[in-house]
Amino acid sequence: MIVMSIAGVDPSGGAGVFADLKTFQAIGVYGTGIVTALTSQNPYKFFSTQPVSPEYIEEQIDSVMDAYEVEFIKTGMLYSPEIIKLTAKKIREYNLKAVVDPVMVATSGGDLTGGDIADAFNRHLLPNSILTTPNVSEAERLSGIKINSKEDAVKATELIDCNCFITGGHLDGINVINIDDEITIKKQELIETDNLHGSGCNLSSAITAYLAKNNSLMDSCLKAMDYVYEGIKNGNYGTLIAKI
Ligand code: PXL
Repeated sequence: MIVMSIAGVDPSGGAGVFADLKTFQAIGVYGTGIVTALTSQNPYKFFSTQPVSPEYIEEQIDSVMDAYEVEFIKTGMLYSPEIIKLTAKKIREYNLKAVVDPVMVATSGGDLTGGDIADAFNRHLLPNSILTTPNVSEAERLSGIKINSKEDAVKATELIDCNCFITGGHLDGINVINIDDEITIKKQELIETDNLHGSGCNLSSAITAYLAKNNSLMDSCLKAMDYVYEGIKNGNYGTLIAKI
């Protein structure tokens, strides 16, 4: 049960690869971490990004795959169309099952991309992946429609070329899951907090960990929702995470 995160580094530890590794550990799978970019940030303020070259990202992935059997991975901050294309290539090469968190903007508002990457996600990565977990604004960019209601979110999942879990933090806690064209709606109570940093990272890495522990895709989504929710309630991540 070895899983992999391909994502950026948040030195404050609430998001990105470091957070993913903590979640993998908490759920009981061994995590490996491929770094796509360094960032300087904390939960409230974003300073800057230093991307890693696609060649060096490829070498990291090959190094891990040379030693370990990995079936399930998650992707987070991929930064550029080039890194998205490389990730899609490696997923095909190693026959990986990928949960894609289509990260574009940090919760603090920092831009985590080197340009408009929604098109690259749609073209190269989502058709090859087993699930994507956009929040409402990411789902708007992937689907090309505005999302103001549950019905809009359902429509967006139908337009996105992948099984899709639109997180409900910005839609009154209404999570919309479309797996194999079946829609499941799960409403969660919102918890008030000043720190939502890393919630999407923790959700997608928890789904990946539960998949590696032989849960179905639907069960993995539901268990991961509970995992993140409990984290918020118990303050496991500092003041953390209400809106995923
Ligand atoms: O949650 C989005 C995200 C992903 N990856 C990194 C981040 C953030 C949000 O801040 O810093 C590295």
